[in-house]
Amino acid sequence: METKKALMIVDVQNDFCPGGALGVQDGDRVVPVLNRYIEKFAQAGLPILVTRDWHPPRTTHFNTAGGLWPPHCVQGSKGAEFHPGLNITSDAIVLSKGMAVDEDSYSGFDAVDSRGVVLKDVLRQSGIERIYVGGLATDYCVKETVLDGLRQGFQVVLLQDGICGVNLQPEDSDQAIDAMIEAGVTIGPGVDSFHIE
Ligand code: VGL
Repeated sequence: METKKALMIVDVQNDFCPGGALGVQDGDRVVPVLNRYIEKFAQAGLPILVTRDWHPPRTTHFNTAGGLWPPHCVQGSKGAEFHPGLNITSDAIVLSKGMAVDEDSYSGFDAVDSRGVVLKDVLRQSGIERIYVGGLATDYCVKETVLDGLRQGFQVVLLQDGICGVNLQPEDSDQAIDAMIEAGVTIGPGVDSFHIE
């Protein structure tokens, strides 16, 4: 039987793009690339899942309460909205994470859909065995999502031309990619030669 697949786009939100509260340098360059992946998956009739950071105003994730990061992706704010150029299809499944006041929730596997169903169960209920992951940021949420996916037994393909890193240290993204490869991720061929198979 054919392996069922889904596209998974991590946290392509205004605050992670240039000008945002935690703007990833060149973060918005993933948008046109991810739009091409969206088109391919939509044409193939395959599910598209989109995660978002969805924080309360006060959380230990923020440096205002002992955490690492400036406040970002606060629920209902402009910064928490998806990048306006991302062509999210109307039937895409939106999953939210980071709502607890004391958790970082980097991984998309911490996210729940509008009914409160966790990502793993959303995937299992649809019979999805392989996810293709792109988005922001390579060294945090993309990495943790990929590692969790592999741990949970999913096949994971990294869309390497559709990711971008924070790089608090310049080598962080490269190290993140190494860690993902070590854990068993497959690196996609790039959107120009990408075929869903
Ligand atoms: C992220 C830093 C802080 C991410 C989220 O989406 O990769 N990075 N919060």
